[in-house]
Amino acid sequence: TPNTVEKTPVTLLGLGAMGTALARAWLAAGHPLTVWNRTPARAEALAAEGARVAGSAAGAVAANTLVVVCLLDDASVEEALAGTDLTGRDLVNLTTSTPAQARARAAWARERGARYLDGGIMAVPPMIGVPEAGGYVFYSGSPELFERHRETLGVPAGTTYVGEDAGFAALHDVALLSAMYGMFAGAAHAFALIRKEDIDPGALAPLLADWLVAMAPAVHQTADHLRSGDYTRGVVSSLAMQVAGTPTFLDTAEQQGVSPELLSPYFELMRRRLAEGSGEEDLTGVIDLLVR
Ligand code: FVH
Repeated sequence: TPNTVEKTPVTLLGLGAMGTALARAWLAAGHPLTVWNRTPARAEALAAEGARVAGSAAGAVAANTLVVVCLLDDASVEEALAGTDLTGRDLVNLTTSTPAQARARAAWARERGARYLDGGIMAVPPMIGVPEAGGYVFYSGSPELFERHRETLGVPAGTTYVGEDAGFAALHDVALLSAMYGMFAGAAHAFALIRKEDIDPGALAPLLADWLVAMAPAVHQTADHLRSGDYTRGVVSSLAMQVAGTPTFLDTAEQQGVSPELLSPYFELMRRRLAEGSGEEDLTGVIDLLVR
């Protein structure tokens, strides 16, 4: 009918937990979808939901210009695409990789006549196709390719383009996930401290979550310090004061029978920075100790 808007056909390689969620989002939005998975059984449910199942990766790649891969790791991308003809394809790689792998994969794709975008998914499968869940994907690589497919790529989750360097999506992805692990490490220590006490972990959890949310905006001051080079601007909790408090944390851990192994490395960096005469700063100087 005249009102029908043609949706971009998509080929998707990889039907793990994430690939399957991506596939369902594109199907639900009316995109013609061709899928392939190394283990064919994983495609059966999607076939019943309207996906066309290709018998080989080469067949799936041949079916559409836009080819999305979401596989376990970079080695599986290499293996899956080995026998395919990528000439004229728009290859979007949502597989988690290192920045170096992403850059090498971009060059590899170009040599095979494909345009390339790399993606880093900031979501877990249940957040895919659920805009209110706040999931999104970092993209980097060809800006033209991103613009061409922005609408289609925005179907499963939000899109954030971070630059022409193909490695930048992976770098942003790993940076945010690294911060997440730091947060989980701190939360693990907090739960360990109360583990043997008559304190309900379910009562600590909301306090912990609210505190982490309240502290998170501190990263804006860190960015301001790194930009200006002045690590003392607007400091309310000096490094000297914080280092003076570290025995309290270590003694409490000991009293509670908790290993300090998650906290100690960070405290050690704080002490080293203080020893350089940076007591008036906040914690930004730790970053300079980390960068080799
Ligand atoms: N799931 C998550 O929470 C995270 C969220 C953030 C992004 N990650 C990344 O997404 C990539 C895919 O993750 P996944 O959750 O889909 O992973 P699995 O469920 O383990 O599925 C892996 C798929 O990869 C296929 N595969 C593995 N090795 C090969 C290979 N050598 N050749 C071809 N395909 C391969 C596997 O196929 P099969 O085992 O079913 O035959 C699955 O389709 C990943 O980079 C996450 O870091 C997910």
